[in-house]
Amino acid sequence: MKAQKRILTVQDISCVGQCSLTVALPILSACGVEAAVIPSAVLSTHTGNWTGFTFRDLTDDIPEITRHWNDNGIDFDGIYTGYIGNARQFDMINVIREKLLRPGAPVIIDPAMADLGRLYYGFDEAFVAGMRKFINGADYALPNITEAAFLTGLDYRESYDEKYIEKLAAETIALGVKNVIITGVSFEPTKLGICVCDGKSIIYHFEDKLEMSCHGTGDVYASVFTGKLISGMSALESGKAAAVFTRNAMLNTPAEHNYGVNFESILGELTL
Ligand code: PXL
Repeated sequence: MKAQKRILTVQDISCVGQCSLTVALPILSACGVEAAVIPSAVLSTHTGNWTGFTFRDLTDDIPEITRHWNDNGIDFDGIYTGYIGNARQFDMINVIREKLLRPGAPVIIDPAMADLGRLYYGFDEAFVAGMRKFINGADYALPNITEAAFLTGLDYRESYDEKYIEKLAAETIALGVKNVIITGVSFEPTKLGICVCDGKSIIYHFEDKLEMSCHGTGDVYASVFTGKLISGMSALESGKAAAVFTRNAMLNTPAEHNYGVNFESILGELTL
């Protein structure tokens, strides 16, 4: 029997919203990976389509959780971070990176903080600066184009060419990331895909583009990528599997459903 891997994921619980932990947990489980969590915050909904949501910051719990795990010899085959509710958490998570990862365990960072040219509600330049330092040393960073532009300080562009995407990738690598996968790349109206760069080579992968855009697809993408990578797939194959699953989840989502994607009924596509 293959030994089951255990990963730690740090992101918020949006109680309703089909994003962050409510997406990561079922997807990682379907990939056959044990998922341990640190909830970075608890919100009544995500911050994208609603106003008036609640927000409970769980920053102060992180050092105590870390201490307890450390005292009990609990460690992980990888760490995957998403939406971080407070910049104070970066240093705390870095302690986990130093102390609780097994040798060779990958650090996977989805710098979930922006989309469509704008930072999400509540984030500012100081948070971006924190994320820029935090991704230093990551094995994989999974920014969308907006996030890569904020991280690198390059202009955000709606229309662009390969040169722009490759500059974003190279400048992200220059921040100390070993591999970057830029999501949401499209050079022609009918194709949408990813740019995978390890600092030496650039590989693109495209799927047919759908006439819709949905909230939470970045979280679905990063969770499938992580689940597949941790269960032994190469980075490129994990990136492709995540692109296919994310597209299928969008196809499974009716147009009137406006806060996430209906990935639940297709989770079987991920099981081994
Ligand atoms: O899907 C990213 C995400 C995660 N968590 C919260 C969010 C968002 C995006 O808006 O608001 C709370």
